[in-house]
Amino acid sequence: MEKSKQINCLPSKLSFLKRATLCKNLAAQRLCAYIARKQTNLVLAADVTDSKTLLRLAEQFGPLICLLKTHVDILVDFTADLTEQLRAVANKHGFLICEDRKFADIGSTTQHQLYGGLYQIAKWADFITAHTIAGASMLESLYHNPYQNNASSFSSPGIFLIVEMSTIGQLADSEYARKSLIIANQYPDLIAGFIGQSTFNQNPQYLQLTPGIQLTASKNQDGFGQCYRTPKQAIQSNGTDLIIVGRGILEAEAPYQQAEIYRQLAWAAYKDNVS
Ligand code: 5BU
Repeated sequence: MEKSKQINCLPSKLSFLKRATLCKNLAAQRLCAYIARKQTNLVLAADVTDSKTLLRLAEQFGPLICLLKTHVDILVDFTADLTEQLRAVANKHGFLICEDRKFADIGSTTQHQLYGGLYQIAKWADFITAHTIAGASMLESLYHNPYQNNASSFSSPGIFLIVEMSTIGQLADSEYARKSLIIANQYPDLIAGFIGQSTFNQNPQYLQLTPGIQLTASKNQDGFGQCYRTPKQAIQSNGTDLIIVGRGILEAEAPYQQAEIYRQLAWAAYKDNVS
């Protein structure tokens, strides 16, 4: 019997140190260790459009976060040098990097998007995000680096499968979530966890991340359908492990202080869960 099946309670009731021993994905194990050591389950969504600002945010918020979530395809000045600098800042402050690329294509195309092209994501990201819409075959393709006979022999980052989204009218339902979990279980060493809004995962080897977080709950506040819930709602009512915050921090009057407030709220909610 798998170790994780012996644990008979919701994943969010277990400490991150315990979860680290249950995760089969190596990057997820490292993430749990960072979370426990730094006492932070806060992820910063660094949605900015130039490299200098991205590096500044990584440096500034590095001490407060466990994971930096990027969208490198919105940068106007992306270079490979940026990713090296970003990795150095991540190592210095002890956080990991997730490129929120939301892969969703057929396997053959996805391989090239992950391992090749301008961004060479697999070379520098600890995690990526992917939709399950294309089915298990797409994940199968990610195991294989089509360039590995060349200079690049790196393997796939850990994957967070997107099971449901934070927008009004998003299409994924509980059946989609159930089937996504089945797919995840076919690739336990590759899948680090899920991105979603509700409680759908009972397996502590997977981490759950939730975006759409602000200090006040709201619907469609940005006019483009984004819905927000509070850190406490996400962690205590919806059983998530990590909160992802972007504009709630970046657009605050005092962003660093605001990030610390999110960190404290999220950490207190986690501690309540495991107590
Ligand atoms: P915000 O500024 O906190 O609303 O940013 C949220 C971030 O999370 C942003 O980078 C989105 O791309 C990302 N996101 C999301 O908002 N909702 C989702 O369902 C997923 C990702 Br998946």
